[in-house]
Amino acid sequence: MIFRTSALASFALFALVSSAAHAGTRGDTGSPALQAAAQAATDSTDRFIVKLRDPRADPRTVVPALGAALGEQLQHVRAMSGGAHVARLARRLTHAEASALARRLSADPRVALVEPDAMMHPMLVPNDTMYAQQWHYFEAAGGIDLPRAWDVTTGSASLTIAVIDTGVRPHADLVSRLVAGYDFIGDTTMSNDGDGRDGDASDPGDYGCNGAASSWHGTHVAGTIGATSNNGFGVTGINWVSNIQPIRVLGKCGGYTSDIVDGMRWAAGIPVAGVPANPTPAKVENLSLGGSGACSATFQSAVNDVVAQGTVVVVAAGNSNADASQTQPASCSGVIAVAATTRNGGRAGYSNYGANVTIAAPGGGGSDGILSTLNNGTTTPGADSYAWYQGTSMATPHVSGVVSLMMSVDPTQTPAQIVQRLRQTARAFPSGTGSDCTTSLCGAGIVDAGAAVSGLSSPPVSGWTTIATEGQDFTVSGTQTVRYGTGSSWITRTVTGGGTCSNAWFGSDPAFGIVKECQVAGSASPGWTKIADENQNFTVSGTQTVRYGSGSSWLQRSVTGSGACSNAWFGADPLFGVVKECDVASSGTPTWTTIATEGQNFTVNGTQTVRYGADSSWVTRTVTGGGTCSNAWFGTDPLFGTVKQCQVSS
Ligand SMILES: [Ca+2]
Ligand SMILES: [Ca+2]
Ligand SMILES: [Ca+2]
Repeated sequence: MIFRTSALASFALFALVSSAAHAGTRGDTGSPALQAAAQAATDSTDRFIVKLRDPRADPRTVVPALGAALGEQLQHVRAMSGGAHVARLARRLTHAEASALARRLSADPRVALVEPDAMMHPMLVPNDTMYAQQWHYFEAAGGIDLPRAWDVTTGSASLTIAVIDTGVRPHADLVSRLVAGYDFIGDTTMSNDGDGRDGDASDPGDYGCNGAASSWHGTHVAGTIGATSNNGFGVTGINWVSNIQPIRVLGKCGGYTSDIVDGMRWAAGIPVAGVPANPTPAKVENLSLGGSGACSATFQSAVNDVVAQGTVVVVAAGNSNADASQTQPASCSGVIAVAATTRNGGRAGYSNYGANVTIAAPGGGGSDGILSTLNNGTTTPGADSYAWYQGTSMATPHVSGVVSLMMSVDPTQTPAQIVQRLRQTARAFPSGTGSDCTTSLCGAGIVDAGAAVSGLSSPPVSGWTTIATEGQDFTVSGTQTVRYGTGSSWITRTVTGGGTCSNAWFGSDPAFGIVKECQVAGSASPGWTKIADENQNFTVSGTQTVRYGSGSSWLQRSVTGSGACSNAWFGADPLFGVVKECDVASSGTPTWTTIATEGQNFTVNGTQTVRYGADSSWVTRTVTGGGTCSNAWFGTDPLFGTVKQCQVSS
């Protein structure tokens, strides 16, 4: 009983909610003006693109003469593609000034065209109004280099990140990112929702522990991982696309290890007695929690099971300004334990440290916290709000978010490979901060999203599908790799929209005198291996994709452990009146590209596999030419009450 009480009290969330740190605000206090100023500063140019009327004229003399006629020093830099030249002015101009000078230069009869050589920027800087205050994402000293990562990926729709925490509020700047989770709190004196375990992981508030107000901790953590982003208001999250699954384990005064490890296993797709199967198992688990002690056998066993599923476990190092070896689960082997750094890149005064720490991330310190989604209720839920929190709890979701971006690019990475890559790409700790981190205190460095994601490549696609023969035009959905040739001689080109299957369009003849064809990469259906006849049970090792049906009509489901090859188990009849079978995907999990949303028509090149549904519930059909993204066309509703999509494998 004493152990139970002390364990309960110690497994707390790792956020500091001091009055200084909890500079909570409501509504929009963002600074669009600041963003605009920053944009204007980088939008200036000292270059122009100049095209002369007389192609025989010497630009090295004409370009300076054009400038001199207007009292400007203009130098020829180089010839460029398209017959134009790059010219440099002796001073920098704003975009408006440069446009005005270009118009004056264009009036010269020697000139065919003059335009500012305008600066382009990555377009994936989000428009959320409070983004400018989220220093922890982009500042050089203490940030995590996120904009560079966003140029590579903003997340994969087929990935899920579990937030094992206090549950979440359906905040307007978060709710669209959530998939169903579970409430694992069994003790009704702690649950604050009037009952034990249940399927609703929303946070009713963790108020009441020695008079404490509700923290809405899980909502803050989830918002850092993936607040609704680039939606024109509020904050930005690290991952803009993947699913966030709330797993509620912390209530009034904290949570029990037993509930936490059940939640960890369930999140990873491992069955938990008395709880329905997780329809969307997570590849990343965020645990912004911990308590006293070296790693218990209970925690280590759960970590081992979860990691064996291929799921990455990211945990807070703790806020005791002590060695993390005496904090769990940070001290468990196989986890990524995260220390906290401040806005200048130094060690946060509260952060735990030592050999158990894997890596560091911004957790805030002093007057600079981490800005994310919150609720303003002191006990039960109130209105949506935003607030700055500090702690290793806030550092941890930065790492989980980056891991989810890495997994989005290459989902075949193992947890061990993720850890190795995170450490190798981490940014060296700055010195002179007044409280410097070192690799013996704070892990390998500060997590660097840009470096972690930029070096990754998607797993190779196998298989080519013919989409045109020589002389024909072809179209592709979005951007795809197309090869032109025959036998073992091919030219490969990245194609957006479409092209022509010809020597002229591909710029060369890969096989002279032979009729060639065009093929698109990766459109081949994955290989399937039969594992059961209708009404038989089946087992799979770990989690695998299983399809149920016959011919060209299939239901697809992610299965952990075992299942039954039946209408009842798959929830629908993909082909009424026909004997069906179950197949397991034999060549890895295909990735899918959206080509239509519900109600739209779509076209495919030749014959391709199209799936229709959402989340983990899909109907698969072999389609020639095209079809309609609707229940009627696919013959069933794979997910009632949800807007569905049509996707092709790629
Ligand atoms: Ca409950
Ligand atoms: Ca509940
Ligand atoms: Ca937002």
